[in-house]
Amino acid sequence: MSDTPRTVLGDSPSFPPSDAFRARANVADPGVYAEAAADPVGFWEGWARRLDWAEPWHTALEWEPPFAKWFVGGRLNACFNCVDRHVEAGLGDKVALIGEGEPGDVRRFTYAQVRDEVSRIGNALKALGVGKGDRVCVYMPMVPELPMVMLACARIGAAHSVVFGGFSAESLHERINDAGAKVLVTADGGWRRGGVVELKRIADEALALGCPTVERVLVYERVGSALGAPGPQSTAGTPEYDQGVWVEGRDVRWADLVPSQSVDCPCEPMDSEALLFILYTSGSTGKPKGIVHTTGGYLTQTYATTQWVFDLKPDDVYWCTADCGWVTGHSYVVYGPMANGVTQVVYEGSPDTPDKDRFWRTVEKHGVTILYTAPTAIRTFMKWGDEYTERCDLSSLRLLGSVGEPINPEAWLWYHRVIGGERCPVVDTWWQTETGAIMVTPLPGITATKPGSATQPFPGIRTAVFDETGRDVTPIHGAMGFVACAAGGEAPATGPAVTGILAVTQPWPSMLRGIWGDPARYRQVYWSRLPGAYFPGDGTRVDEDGYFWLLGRIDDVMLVSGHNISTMEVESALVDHPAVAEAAVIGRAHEIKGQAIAAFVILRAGFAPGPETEAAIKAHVAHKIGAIARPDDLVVCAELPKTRSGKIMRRLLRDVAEGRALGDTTTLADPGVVATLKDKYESAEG
Ligand code: 6R9
Repeated sequence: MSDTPRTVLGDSPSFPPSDAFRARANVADPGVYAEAAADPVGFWEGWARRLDWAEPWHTALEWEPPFAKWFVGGRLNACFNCVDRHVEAGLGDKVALIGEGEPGDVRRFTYAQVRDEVSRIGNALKALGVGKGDRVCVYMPMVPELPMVMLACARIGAAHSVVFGGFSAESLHERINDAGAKVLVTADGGWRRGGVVELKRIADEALALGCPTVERVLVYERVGSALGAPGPQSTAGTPEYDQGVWVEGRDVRWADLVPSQSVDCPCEPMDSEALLFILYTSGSTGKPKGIVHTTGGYLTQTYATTQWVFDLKPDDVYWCTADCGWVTGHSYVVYGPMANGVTQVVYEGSPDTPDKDRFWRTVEKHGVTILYTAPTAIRTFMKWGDEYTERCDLSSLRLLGSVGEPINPEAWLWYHRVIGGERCPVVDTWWQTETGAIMVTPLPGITATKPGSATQPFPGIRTAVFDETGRDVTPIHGAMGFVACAAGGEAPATGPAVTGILAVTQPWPSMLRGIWGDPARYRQVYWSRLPGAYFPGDGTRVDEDGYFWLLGRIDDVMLVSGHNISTMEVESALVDHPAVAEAAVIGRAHEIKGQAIAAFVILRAGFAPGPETEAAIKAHVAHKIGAIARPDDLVVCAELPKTRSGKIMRRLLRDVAEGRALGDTTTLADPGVVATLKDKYESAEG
């Protein structure tokens, strides 16, 4: 991949931390990188010691590739560390969760209240037969009870498997059975775009497909309860919705079971390597993989990264917009932030209900200081225009984060300028369900950021770039150069820029411990591609300063007339054109070139489709990257096929462009989108 043309990535200036930010930062000494590199296991032990252990570990790391055990012999409880220890430290009255419902209802829970409620839920789960080691499937809307159910599982030593509340009955069915869940916790419904997602009805459908391990179903009443009823921000009344069919003996109402439970529910001391949760990741092809995470190492790394990457302070109001159905909601709503005793917003609904300013109204209303969201959301806000941000007071914000896909410099700069008022550092964090916690990221008090680059591995993490033959071609490691330079240190080390495959070359505490029930697949998917290193499946460029520029999935690299071109680079050039709001690029089979570039674009408000606009956009890409990257096809569309976490399903776009029948669309947020696209593409062709 070394012949990738010079791209729009890296053209923009860099942003060193301001003196004011650095002066107050949780970590400002670039020396932490060298210290951690010299003794990574010791570095992580230092963090683990800041958690509360029922019993200390005797061995920090046992590494029998590809199987790692961290803090062996230690015992701890994740819920205790996220809740009880803050209450015991006198922070019982501190607000933990601010539940902002889509209809406008707000419910606050202090740490003491969370402890009591989580204890009641824990006792309720026990009453339903859940014990240590059992799996509980959770299919709920993003209300405060969702994180509390997760913590209740951790409290009693059960494992949760959260399935995103937007998934279909088939997806839920498959995940329940793979995990062998004993109990399903769901809700009557959740609010989304002013309507109701009928969770109980869908759960019933899933169970009707056959889930032999499920004994009981606990149903939280969200939409039907007074609290969940439409509030001041909603215009409509509660719509009619289907609550499914009540099955006596199987189904239990939350209100009939949870409130009457005792608040006395001891935290089970768990082995450091005890199963904490399973989370399914679909990837773009194949059967979903149940990613396994355990307790001590996972909690250590989520705790550490939250504290340093988000620079969390006791008085911050933090808001990670991810749903707990995704790993981001596990690591950066529940475990990392709560282990740090944070006050955070948990928002139930969509960003455009009742209006497109909902996020900014929410920031203003709760005085949010730290916002962590995804590039797909940021680009959507850009497309909507600045009027929605301008009418809200965003001055409480002091730090912005991005996660989920590569953020193109254009969106980064917009986020920094419009949302951050040019005063907030932007942390672009690269990681995966499998890595459990942030791996490549700026540290906001140290790193000079470059828009579009996730910059450096977190201290104690070692990443590298490998070539196609599995050779480590990393030009400079650690790359303190740029960092130290920004801090006024020695002249930075530099090396030649290279493009290749991202690798993680030493074990890390929150790494996945396997794929549930399939150790062979674990080896094959992650540990067979690169010699001695973990293979995340992403491409990366490493620039002259040793900064990592994540390029998306390896399978998203096109081979056009013998040149490797990353779909992400072309997308980045497309959205750099003023008319383009969002873009998705794929390579379609081409007789002569091998692959031809097909681009699907959404125009910004105020721009009309037409041959002139399209020619100008294509020319812009050629100008930015080179003629080789000029798209052959350009289709203007209203919507792109995305998974519900915002990842573009390129496989489906390839099906469209190559005229095939559409593959599996069950994980799409809106399955109608591809059918429309297919018609559009085919009429453009014909
Ligand atoms: C946390 C999460 C993982 C994949 C990952 C990569 C992409 C995530 C990114 C990023 C570039 C970033 N990704 N963050 N790419 N820059 N900052 O998203 O987990 O849903 O498992 O997805 O997302 O391709 O491999 P998950």
